[in-house]
Parts: sequence; structure tokens; C-alpha cells
Amino acid sequence: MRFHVMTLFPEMILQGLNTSIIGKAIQKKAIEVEAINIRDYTTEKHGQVDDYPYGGGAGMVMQAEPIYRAWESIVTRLGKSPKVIYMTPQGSVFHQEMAKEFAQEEDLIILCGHYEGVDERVLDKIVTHHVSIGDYVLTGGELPAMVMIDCISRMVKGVLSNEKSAESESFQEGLLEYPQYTRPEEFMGMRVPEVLLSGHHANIEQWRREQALKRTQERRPDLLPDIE
Ligand code: 6GU
Repeated sequence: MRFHVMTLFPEMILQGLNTSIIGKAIQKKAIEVEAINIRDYTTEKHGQVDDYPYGGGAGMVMQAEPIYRAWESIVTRLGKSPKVIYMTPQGSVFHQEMAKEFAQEEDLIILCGHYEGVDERVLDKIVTHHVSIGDYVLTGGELPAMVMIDCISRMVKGVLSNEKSAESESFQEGLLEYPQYTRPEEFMGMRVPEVLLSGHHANIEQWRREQALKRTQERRPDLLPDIE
């Protein structure tokens, strides 16, 4: 799977994804992340990529031309026109099912906005999906793009070990994860739940299921109607 990220801050994307599991996935070539610097596609002197909004108002708006030219260079090189996701708080809210669908794609183009927004005309021309990562406002689309790439990548074959991918099924069943413990058996007077030391796999399984349910009831009751 290949991610093509159009951004004014390519180093933020590349640095942000080059550590831990996603960093390893890139090394292993299970995924590929390319950052395309929108500024490289401006035709204006001084490398300008934004301008004042027509109609007035605060802030600057990213111009259509460099974004369009950056997109054109990607699709020409690929010889096909992949889905284009624009990261924006005005989008549909990202969730696990969306990640699963995007993970089926061979290529994804992600557009990161900055300033007060992007000229609507280029969005009309190239964007297929408007996606937000939640109901709060960030300064740019780069962190949301990294969040989405991380989540999609862990659904791609070869990124997680088998053991870990099985683990990921739990959230897809609609429950939060059960609590985990490791050595020592006692920490500040608190003991690891006895059942986990018992070696009785059926009991452990049942305990974990109960804990997952309890935790979901307490923290995310909104998730519960989704399971029977
Ligand atoms: Cl995708 N972009 C920005 N700028 N802010 C956000 C967001 C995206 N999702 C939530 N807040």
C-alpha cells in the first residue's frame, strides 16, 4: 500500500511515521509513504502558496494551482487516479470501518490543508473524500493524516505480527480492550488479579470478556448497542 501525502510540511509526515511499528513497516516495504511538497508546484515567484480570501476575513487561503499541479504530477506518474482524501474538520469523522475500507486500496492520496482553508475549486476538482479525525480543531491536516495512515497501515498485511492483528479484532467486536498486567505480581500493594496467574485458559477468557464489557459500560456506553 502506498500513501502519497500532499503537504507544506513533508518533514513532519516523514519524521512522524518513521518510528516504531509504522517505521518498521516502511523499512520492510509493507507500506510506502511519500510526502509531496506542495510548495514545489507553485508558479509564483517567492514560492507563494496562499493568498487573502475573496470577500475578506481572517487568515490566508491555500491557492488551487499548486495543489492541482502536485496532484497532477502524482496521477501522471502512477498512471491512475487513486482516491483523494482531504483532511478537514468539515469532513466525515474517521472510524475503524473507514480504515478497513481504505486499507483495501493500493494507493491513497492525502491532502493536508493549512491556514484558514483551501480554495474550494481545487477541492471540487480532485477530492473524493473529506475526512476529520474528531470534533476539535487542529492547526493543520498533518497530524490527522498521520493518525489515519497509522490506523490504515495496521490493517495492511505484513505490518503487524499475526499475534497483534488478532488482538485488533477486539475493538472491531465493539468492545474496549480488557486490562493487562505484567511482572511483578505485586506493585505498590496491588496484586495482579488471581485468575491471570491460574493458568486456567477458559476462566481467563471469561474474566477478560467481563472486564471488557464492564470497561465499555463505564467509559463508552455509546458503543454497547452495536453488540448483542
Ligand atoms: Cl482532519 N484537520 C484539522 N485541521 N483539524 C481537525 C481535523 C482535521 N480533524 C479534527 N480536527
